[in-house]
Amino acid sequence: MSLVLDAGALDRLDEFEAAGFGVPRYNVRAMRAATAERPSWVHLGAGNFFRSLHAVVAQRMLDAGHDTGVILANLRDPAVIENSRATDDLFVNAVMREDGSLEPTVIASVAESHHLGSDAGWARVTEVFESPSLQLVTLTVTEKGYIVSDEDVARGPGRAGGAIPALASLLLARFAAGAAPIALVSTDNFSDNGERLATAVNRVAEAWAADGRAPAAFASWLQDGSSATFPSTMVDRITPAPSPAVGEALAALGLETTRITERASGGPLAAFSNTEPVSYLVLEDDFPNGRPPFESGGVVLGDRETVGRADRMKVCTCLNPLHTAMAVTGCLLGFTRIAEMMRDSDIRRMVVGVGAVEGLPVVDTPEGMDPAAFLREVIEKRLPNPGLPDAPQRIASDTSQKVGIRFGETIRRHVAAGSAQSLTWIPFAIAAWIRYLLAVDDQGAPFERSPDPLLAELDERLAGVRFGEPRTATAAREFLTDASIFGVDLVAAGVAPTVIAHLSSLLHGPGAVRSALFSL
Ligand code: CS2
Repeated sequence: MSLVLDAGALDRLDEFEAAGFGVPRYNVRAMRAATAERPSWVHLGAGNFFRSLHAVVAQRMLDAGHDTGVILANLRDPAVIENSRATDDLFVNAVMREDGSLEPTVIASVAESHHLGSDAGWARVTEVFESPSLQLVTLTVTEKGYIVSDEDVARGPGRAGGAIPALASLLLARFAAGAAPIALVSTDNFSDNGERLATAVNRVAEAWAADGRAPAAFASWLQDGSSATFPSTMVDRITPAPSPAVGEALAALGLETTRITERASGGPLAAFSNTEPVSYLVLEDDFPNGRPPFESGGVVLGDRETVGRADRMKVCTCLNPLHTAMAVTGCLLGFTRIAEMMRDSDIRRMVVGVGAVEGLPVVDTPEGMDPAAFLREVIEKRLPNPGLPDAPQRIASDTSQKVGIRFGETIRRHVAAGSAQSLTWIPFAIAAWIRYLLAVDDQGAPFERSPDPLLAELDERLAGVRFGEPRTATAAREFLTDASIFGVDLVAAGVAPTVIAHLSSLLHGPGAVRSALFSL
């Protein structure tokens, strides 16, 4: 059987099913027509994470009887939407189980997809924003997507700038078209993401109102608390870039559309996403224009406090700090798989140290969730999942945007509890990041660092720290005071001496990373 994902695939879903693929249980063409007429959900940021989390939630709701899907929009690289359209916006979500088997599902919940950089795409998405039926916009634009540059603001409404000004421009169109309420939902991976999105959007709207490029009433509409809301969220599903091994496993089931292309702007594109079995989406239930029946999609709804706690539990304690510690040490030690790293006893000890020893004592406990059990699942099942092709190199991207979120809150809490000076694993992870930034691996060979918007600036600031010269670790001291990077001034917190001591051992020369980890 040869299974091809294309415009005709909807007529051959039974063939996919016969080959062991999960398939949509709803009439996809009817869903697309209903969505075109009554759009309710726009998603901005068409990456793998969207495909493995949001699109799956939408498909579950559709399977359970909901009638409209997601309108997908992407701002930067046209190749992303071209890739989606090449398979008629259908794709396979491959869940990699811990026993090595795979569970593939054809996902059809994307009703339309648009490149915001094209005239047609921008026009259609603007029309959707003008529609009173639109209830929510979700975003996955990564941590750095929330940085609004002065040039972005100065440029005024339009699609030329980053994600936030583009969103503000679309909201301006909605305001002008009758100002129906809307929920703007950040589903990026940091605490208080609703607050951060609100701050970024409001900054742009206020600046535009101040110099007459948007009505003052637009800025107040966004801020009145009931017309536009900014719910907080907790999102969780480890989603590596599409891997050739998963493509081969899908091909063995008969799928022909398994080609992976490397796009010019970085990152592979495919007609499938690969992800883990576990997923969480927790949303603050604050939708002023109504919302889809998220409960039927497996989403947990709660108040801001509950969502904030769930998010901090995951992002600041039980998952992401472990990931970042593994990412930088993994790149230094030459690993390319997270699962393999979990079989290394030194690394496993570090993971337990960061999460259980130093994280859990100050963790936030959300109602109905048990942080210790969550952490245990991460360490025992999720990170060691052998089928999940996750790489330290993926997680090491944009670390400058992540360290403050992932370690800062825990350090602040230890400061408050008087225990900051006894921290060792978190300072080690920070020292390992600085060691990573030198772009020399533990063999002493140069390696290519993952992308990060601050690489050039960091190189300059850390120019005094040199591989093979342990004493130069002290040259990082000034950098460690930067709370905009670390979420806290590490010198004032009393943590800097430990970071510098670790960095000094990591600088000894080839083999220093391994021996520092071993002797910790
Ligand atoms: C990872 C996350 O890229 C990263 O920094 O730590 O993408 C992680 O996989 C997700 O937060 C899991 O929910």
